[in-house]
Amino acid sequence: MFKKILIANRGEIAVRVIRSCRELGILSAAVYSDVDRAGLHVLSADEAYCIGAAAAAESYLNIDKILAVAKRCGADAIHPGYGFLSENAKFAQACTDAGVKFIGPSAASMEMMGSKTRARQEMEKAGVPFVPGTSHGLESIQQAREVAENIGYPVMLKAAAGGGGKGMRLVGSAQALQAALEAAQSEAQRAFGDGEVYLEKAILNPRHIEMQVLADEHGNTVYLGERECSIQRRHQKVMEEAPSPLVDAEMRRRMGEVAVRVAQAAHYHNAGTVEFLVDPNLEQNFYFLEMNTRLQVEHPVTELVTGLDLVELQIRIAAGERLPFAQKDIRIRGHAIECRIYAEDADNNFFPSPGKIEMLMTPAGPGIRLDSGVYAGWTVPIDYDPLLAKLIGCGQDRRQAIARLTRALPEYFVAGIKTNLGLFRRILADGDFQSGKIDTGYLDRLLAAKADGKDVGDGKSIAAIAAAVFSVLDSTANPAASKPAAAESGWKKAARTEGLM
Ligand code: MV4
Repeated sequence: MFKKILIANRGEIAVRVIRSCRELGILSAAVYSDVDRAGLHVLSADEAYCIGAAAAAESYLNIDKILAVAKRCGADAIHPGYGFLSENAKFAQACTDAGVKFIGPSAASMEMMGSKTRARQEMEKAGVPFVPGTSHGLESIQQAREVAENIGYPVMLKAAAGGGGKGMRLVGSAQALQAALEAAQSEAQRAFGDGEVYLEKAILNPRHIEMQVLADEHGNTVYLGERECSIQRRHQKVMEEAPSPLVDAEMRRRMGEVAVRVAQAAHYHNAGTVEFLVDPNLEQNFYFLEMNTRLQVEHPVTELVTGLDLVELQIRIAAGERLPFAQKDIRIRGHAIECRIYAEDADNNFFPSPGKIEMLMTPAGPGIRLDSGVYAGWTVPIDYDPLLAKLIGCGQDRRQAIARLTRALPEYFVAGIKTNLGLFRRILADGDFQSGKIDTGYLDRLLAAKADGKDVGDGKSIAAIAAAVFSVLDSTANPAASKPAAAESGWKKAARTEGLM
């Protein structure tokens, strides 16, 4: 087993990885940028090293600096978290070349899934159902016209290097095709340095369901059930749940077996997620969309319904261990729903709202899990994704998970910055959500509907919050000033103190 893992990330996911390291008796080394010197991940890790300026390119995306720290502190593995370098094949290869184990799939698997056209070619060979369309970059407008005519409008233009909706264009008719193709190509060129664009049949208002897979380095691959991820806005997920209210045991098995085929076709190892689009008109029809070659933000809902620790399993797999169970041992039990708490202003088009957290009260109690990356007194920097924490409710069934989240949300109070907490009260109280009538257009429809005022707190709870704020404002000591008591080597200590200056 590894002795020390460097976590090449920040915020809640770095804290999450540190927790599993500690349970496994593995030392954790954090890295941080100038603005993160007092971040929760720095305070939580056994060691912490500054890697540069706030701009991600200078710090969390800087392969050379991260590998230099890994070497210097003697880390034998690196966990990339999500975002940043997590799906960067060059980084995975650089780790291998430096003799540090990358906790994730091989660079080759990441490369295959990084190109959407390449992935479609491989999935075609493996007999995986994917959305009708081309699996090669479009070479001319004539070719685009032919393909679109064959599959029928509306069609979707997508960037081969894309993902997450960038470079994507919905085209309703032949007349609109040329302008859309040119726009998609130049957007893809600007965003990815690669103008390759291909065509798919457009599925309108699909549901977005993903399947968690886990594969060891000895050829064993299992699926851990699906997550319903349709509640999103501008390709940013807001709420996820497991299992999906739409998927029954039979569909789960079919989707799971396809996901395992996808992973095997990519010679995949470690944790991965296979994304599917589900056609609202043919609900038993699902299509392969893409594979995410990392641990995902929403992994806790799968952990709660399977009873597994996905980060622990990632680490064990990277250390060469075999999966400790087979497909038949995996049971989905109960229901879990995650709310992504962002520092953003719901009244100002969900614009990021960084700043100092003046006060923080957090929910707990039966069936509540909070994966947070912040604390009272911490200043949320503007430089990164504004995710503060993930509030996850679970229970024996969906009704109980909803009831627990509805109970927990008013226990959550953040002062100093704006958050999207109010949005979740509204979703949880919504009839369509409660009956599972959700698709990728759900949240836009909800936000377009006139606010009914129910999400405004009553006078009594506002008064209680105000009293609590005043009672603690004086005692908010600077948590960054408290240092670990354990003996540290000179340079480790220097690295941490330097950051606090
Ligand atoms: C689609 C689609 C409809 N038809 N492809 C958006 C992100 C990118 N990874 C894939 N996306 C979509 N691809 C076809 N052929 C609709 C979407 C889509 C979507 C997908 C998943 C989750 C949310 C979404 C929101 C809007 C559009």
